[in-house]
Amino acid sequence: MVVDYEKEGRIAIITINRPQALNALSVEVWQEMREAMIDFRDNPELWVAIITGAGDRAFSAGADIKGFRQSTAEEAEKAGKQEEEEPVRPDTIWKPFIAAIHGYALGGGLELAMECDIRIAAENAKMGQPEINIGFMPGAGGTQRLPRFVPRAVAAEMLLTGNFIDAQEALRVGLVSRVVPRDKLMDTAKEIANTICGRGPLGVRASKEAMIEGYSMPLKEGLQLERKLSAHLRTTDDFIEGARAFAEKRPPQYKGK
Ligand code: CO8
Repeated sequence: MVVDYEKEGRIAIITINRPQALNALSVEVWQEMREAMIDFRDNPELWVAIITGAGDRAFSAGADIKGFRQSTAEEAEKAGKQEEEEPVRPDTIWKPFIAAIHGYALGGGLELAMECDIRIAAENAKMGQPEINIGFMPGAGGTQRLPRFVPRAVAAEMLLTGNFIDAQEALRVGLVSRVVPRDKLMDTAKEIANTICGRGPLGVRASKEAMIEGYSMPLKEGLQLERKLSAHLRTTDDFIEGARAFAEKRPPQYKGK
């Protein structure tokens, strides 16, 4: 197994476990991560996922360069098809994902972290898109997400030089929302996850959907989508429970219905 998949109450923890290769993303890693994400997506008891990397040196150093070989056009097409037919990624599942980044998050590793909703970093984190160093370019969203997440000049420098930024710089430019000591990383990620688990799960998921889908829509359409999703939430039991708990001054008991 190259991906560990654990469940702690309502939290799923997905750990890339190839520390000897700085958690490089091999075909096996993608396959096992896909299976874990499908289980997380379809299990009504699980509400938030945390993705991290085993060991102390890396979240993930990106695609497994040593496993690269030239593919035929048919192979490349086949590989793309599975994802096209049933995309299973942190930003196609409406439950929240938290990336707990330590050490290197590079190339496909940073792209994976950018697909997560919340990114927190340990003080030793280093992030970059070094594909350019090996005559390549980002292929899983780096050229599109990075310039949307950080100032364009910062993104351009990272994409065109392959240089890394450290945790403090990532915090300064808004690529991560918190920097914590390495030994507090998972506790902090779980604390954020537990906070989210205390909120109405349907509201959380609809907020994520509106945020992600709305991002590539004109404002008018985004607002329509928000109206549609919030109108639907008003028909749910959790909406009534949230308001009732507030009036009765007690913690809400959400059921996700
Ligand atoms: N793939 C495979 N093995 C890796 C990778 C990787 N990405 N990164 C590190 N390793 C291995 C090393 O080969 C080494 O193995 P060994 O001990 O057997 O020699 C081990 O991990 C430890 O690494 P280093 O000895 O290199 O450690 P250093 O501290 O000297 O350096 C670095 C750390 C700077 C992180 C260095 O390892 C490095 O530059 N790694 C490559 C980072 C990189 O370029 N990542 C981007 C890859 S490309 C990508 O992610 C986008 C692909 C998009 C695909 C789209 C397809 C359609």
